[in-house]
Amino acid sequence: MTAYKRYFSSITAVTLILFTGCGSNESSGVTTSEIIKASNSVKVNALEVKESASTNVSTKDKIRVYSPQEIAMKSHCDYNDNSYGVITAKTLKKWISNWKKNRPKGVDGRLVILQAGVVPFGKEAAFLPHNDKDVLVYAIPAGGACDPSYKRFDGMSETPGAMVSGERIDRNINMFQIDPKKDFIVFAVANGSTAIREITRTWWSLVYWGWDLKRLGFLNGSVAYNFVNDKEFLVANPSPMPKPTHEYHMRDLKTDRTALHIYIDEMKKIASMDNRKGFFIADARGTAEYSGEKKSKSASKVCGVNHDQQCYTSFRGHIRGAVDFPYTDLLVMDDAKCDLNGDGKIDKHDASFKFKSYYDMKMIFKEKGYNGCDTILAYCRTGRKATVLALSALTILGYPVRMYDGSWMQWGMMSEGADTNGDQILPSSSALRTDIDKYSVVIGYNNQIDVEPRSTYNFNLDATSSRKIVEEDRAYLRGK
Ligand SMILES: [Ca+2]
Repeated sequence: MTAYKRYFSSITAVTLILFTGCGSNESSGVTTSEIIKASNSVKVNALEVKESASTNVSTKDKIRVYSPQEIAMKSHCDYNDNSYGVITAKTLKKWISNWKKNRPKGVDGRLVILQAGVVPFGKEAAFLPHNDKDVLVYAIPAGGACDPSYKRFDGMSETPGAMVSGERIDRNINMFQIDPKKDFIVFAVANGSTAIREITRTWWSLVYWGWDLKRLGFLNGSVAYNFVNDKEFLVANPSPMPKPTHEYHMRDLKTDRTALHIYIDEMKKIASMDNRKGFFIADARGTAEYSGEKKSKSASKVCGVNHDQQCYTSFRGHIRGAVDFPYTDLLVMDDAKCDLNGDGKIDKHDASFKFKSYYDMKMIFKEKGYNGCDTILAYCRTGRKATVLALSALTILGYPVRMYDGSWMQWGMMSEGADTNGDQILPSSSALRTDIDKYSVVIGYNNQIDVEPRSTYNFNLDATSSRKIVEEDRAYLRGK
C-alpha cells in the first residue's frame, strides 16, 4: 500500500468518527479485539491505525485487518454520481461504450461484467454488450455463484451455505481470468426477482475476501428493466469463457476483512446482553419467520414419514434483541411498467428491483431503530437475504455491518429437541444450546418429523469456540 493510500484510509476513519459522532463499539469478545484496538488508536493518532491493526496479526506479513467501520463507504445521494458501489444504467452504458475514455479515475484494468441470468428479450438481446478486449460480459447463473449445499465447519457445527474458502474464491476468479489487482467488476442481474439476494451474496464474497470497493459495482435495477426501451444496445451472447488460469490470488490484495463476519459464539454473547450497546441485530428473513408463524427451511429433504420431504430447523423464533428487518423493505418492487418476463401479466415480477433511494434507505434504517453508529449484525435463514441489507448498509449508507453467516439454519438447530430420525439434537445440559431465553425469543418447536437430522451439523459438543473458519481464512490470506 502506498503512503498516499495509507494516509487516505486513515483520514477516512478519522472523518467517520469526527463527523458522525460514532466511536468504537463495545466488544463482547475476541473477534472484535483488533477492531477495538484500531478504533481506539484512531482517536489518538490517525497514522497509528494501520500500524496497530496489522501488528495484531503479524508484523512480517503486512496484511491489514480492517474494521467494518473502515470498510463502510457512503454512496452519493444520487446514484448517477457513483463510480463504484451501486451504479446506474446510465453510468454502465457510458463505460461499456468507451471504457478507456470513461472509466473511473485510478482504474487501469478491464471492465468485467458478471451478468446473472439471461435478459428475456429474445435471442438477439440477451446480454450486455462487450468488445472482449477491455469490456467483458460473463454469464453467471441467475441464482448466483453460490452453492447452497456448501458447508464449512466453524469448530462448533457445520455452517450450511458458508462463505467460500480462500481456495474457492481463487478458483472462481481464475475461472474468468479476473485480475484482483486491476480489473473492475460489475454485477448485473438480467431480470428482476427477489433472487437478487443470491447475487448480492456473490458480491459479498468478493467484499469479504478483500476486493477493492472502488473497483466493484452493482447495477441498480435489472438489465431488462433498465434497457427495455433500448433493446438494440444488448447483444445475443456473452463473452467466450477464457481458459482457466492459476495465476491470481485474493491474498495478493493484502486485505483482511474477516471482521465482516461474526460467529455463533460471539453472537450468543451479544444476544444475551441486557444492554447491547454498540450493536444492532437485524433479522432480514421476513416478518412471518421472525415472528415464528413460519418455519425456517433447512438444507435437506430427508424429513417426514418417508424421509423424502423438506426439512426445517428445530425451532422457530428469532435471536434475542433482533429487529424485524425484511430485506425486501430495501428494494423497489412496485414500479413495474411492462411485461418484462413475457408471462402475459404485469406484476411485481416485472419490477426494477432497484435499491431504494439513499434518502428512503436512511429513513428505513432510522424507523427500524438504528442510530447510524452501531455495528449492524445481519442474519437471515441462509446468509443470502441479509447480504441485500449488508450491501445497503456498507456501500450505500456507509454503516458498519457484520454478517452472521450461520444464520437461522445454524441457530435454529442448536436445541435439545429431537430430529426426524428421533435422535436428540443436543444434550439438555449442552452449552451449545440456543433454545433458551437468554439467547432466543423462542416461539415454538417444530414437529420432530420435520426437523433436519442432527448428523448434518456434525456438532462438536466440547467446543468452546466457533472461530475455526475465521482462523482458516486468516491463515489463507497469509499464505499458510
Ligand atoms: Ca410479467
